[in-house]
Amino acid sequence: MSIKIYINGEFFSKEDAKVSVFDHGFLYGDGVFEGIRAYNGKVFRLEEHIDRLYDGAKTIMLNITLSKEEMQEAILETLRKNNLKDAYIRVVVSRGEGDLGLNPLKCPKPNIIIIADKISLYPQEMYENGLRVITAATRRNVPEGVNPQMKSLNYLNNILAKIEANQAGVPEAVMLNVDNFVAECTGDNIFIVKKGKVITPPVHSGILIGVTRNAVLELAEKMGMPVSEETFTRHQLFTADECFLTGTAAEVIPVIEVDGRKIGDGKPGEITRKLIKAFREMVKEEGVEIYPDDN
Ligand code: PXG
Repeated sequence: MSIKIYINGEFFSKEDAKVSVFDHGFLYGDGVFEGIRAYNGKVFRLEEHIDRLYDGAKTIMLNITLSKEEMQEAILETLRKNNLKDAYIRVVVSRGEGDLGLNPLKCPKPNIIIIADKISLYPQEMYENGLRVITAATRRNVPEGVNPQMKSLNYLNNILAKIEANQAGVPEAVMLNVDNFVAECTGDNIFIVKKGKVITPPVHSGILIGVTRNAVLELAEKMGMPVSEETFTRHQLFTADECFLTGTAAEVIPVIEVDGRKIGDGKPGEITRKLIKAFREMVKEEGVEIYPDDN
């Protein structure tokens, strides 16, 4: 059965789900998006994702023509239409159709698109054995430009870094900011563990405030681990005891090597493994019910 895709309040088959080539999302990367997960009939931290989407839209002066409540309902309805309990959900709000110039004033109506599909994950082997990553030469966007706090449709910097990862034959790349501090990866936040302390770059390092990052910070604190948001360098990354990445798609995944340097003893660390387990329990418990009448 073909999936049903939400476009501006209507549902279309995959073949018929199309937007105009004059959409400024296509012409200029003018828009915002979200990636969200549902686990066992519950959408994880839906409100936080919707808030981030609307915050990004506000900054780029894109008026989403649905209230947050209507957006939540549209997302749940898309999951129901596709009979999904476990899913990856992509919400895209583009500037909409305009002319060939870049002026957004020529685009009267945004396009709102919701795609919900089965998830494709990193192979299980990587959760058990960890990832090898590289540091990309391409820097994360400066906050003074397209702020990394927005999930804008302009992901070219990150795609350039991903190409560097591909060239190196590894699944992810660490991105530094223009001040040479570690920022994050192309689609994941980064954490290190040093002498028992769980450390992740602060927002001012120029990062996306990941929903998974926030959840892991909460979990680590609840589990009594010392936690800190502080800047760190590539040297500190090489010499960390443990390293892991967090993201909606990746969840929590260990890193065992950076630029050929083994992290710790080159195996997923103790604290990383505890957090992977705790996160998996957390996503089973909390979330917005897709099918509330089933209980
Ligand atoms: N940093 C960046 C730059 C991201 O794009 C994260 C961190 C993690 O944030 P969340 O809220 O998901 O914990 C992201 C999110 C994919 C994919 O298919 C992932 C993202 C964006 C687009 C695609 O892996 N990332």
